This record gives sequence, structure tokens and C-alpha cells, in this order.
Amino acid sequence: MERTLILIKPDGVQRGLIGEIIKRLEARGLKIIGAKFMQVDEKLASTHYAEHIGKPFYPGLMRYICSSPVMAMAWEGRDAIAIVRQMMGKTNPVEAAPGTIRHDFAMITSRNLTHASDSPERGEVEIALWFKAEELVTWDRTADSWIYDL
Ligand code: 3AN
Repeated sequence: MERTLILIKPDGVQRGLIGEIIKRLEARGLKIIGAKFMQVDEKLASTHYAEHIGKPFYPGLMRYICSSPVMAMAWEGRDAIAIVRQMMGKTNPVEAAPGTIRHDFAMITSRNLTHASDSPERGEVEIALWFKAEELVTWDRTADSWIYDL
């Protein structure tokens, strides 16, 4: 099973889209294994977005992610990285496919509602950055035998 960090960023929280986004992830068949509603500090934000340091949008990205609370979550599933990135849609909502979260609810790249890990390796690194081991829950989901061909 792959694991991915999903953030509902400040715009998603302020616009009341937490439930809508979680509903879609659950309905698809992904399994939640950790969640916390939190204010992001500059240290966490700069570690998380280290790859973007020096880019023109970096200062705005830091202000945005620290501006208001986020819903940070860890989710698990077979091919979870690809499935969740598909559900989010392209970074620029103008290019996001219909039916994706960014298509359906966002207008511009710098307010694109969500973050999702872009590889299984990044998923593990990001979950370890945002969650302590004891904040993650291992649980059996009875529906798994209907979601997967088990
Ligand atoms: P994604 O979130 O789709 O993986 P990344 O990792 O390239 O995209 O970018 C991380 C975040 O940085 C985006 N979600 C967005 O908030 C912001 N961002 C990326 N590119 C731009 C840009 N050209 N202008 C403004 N913000 C950007």
C-alpha cells in the first residue's frame, strides 16, 4: 500500500471544503490513517516546500500556507499517489480536468486548495514530517474486501 500526505490548505478550510474533499477521498476508496487540524509555522512550511526555495512564488506560497489553519492528513491505498494526484488535478486549475477537485473548486494556481505527495518516497518523507508515529492509526477496514479484489 502507498501512503500520501494530503493537505487541505487555508483556502480549502476557509471556504468550507474540508468535508467535500474528505468525502471524495473516502468515496473513491482511500483509507484515512491520520488527521490533524493545525496552524502551520514557518519552520514546517519551509521544510515542506524546500524544493521551491528561490522560485518567484515562494514568498507568497509561505505566506499562504501559514495564513490560516490547514487540515493535514495521511491516507493509504493501492496506487494512492497516482489516484490522489489524479483526483486533485493539475497544479493550475485552468488545466485541471473536469471532475477533479482543482477544476471543480479552484480558479488559480496560488489558491489551488490541496497538496498531495508526488511519489511514494515523498509520501513517506512528508508523512514523517507532519505526523509523529503515534499519530498514525493502523486499522482494518471491512470494506477493503469490496474495494479491492481480495
Ligand atoms: P502540486 O501542489 O500540484 O504538487 P507543486 O509542488 O509544483 O504543485 O507546487 C506546490 C504549490 O506551490 C502549489 N500547490 C501552489 O500552491 C504553489 N505554486 C506552484 N507553482 C506556482 C506558480 N507558478 N505560481 C504560484 N504558486 C505556485
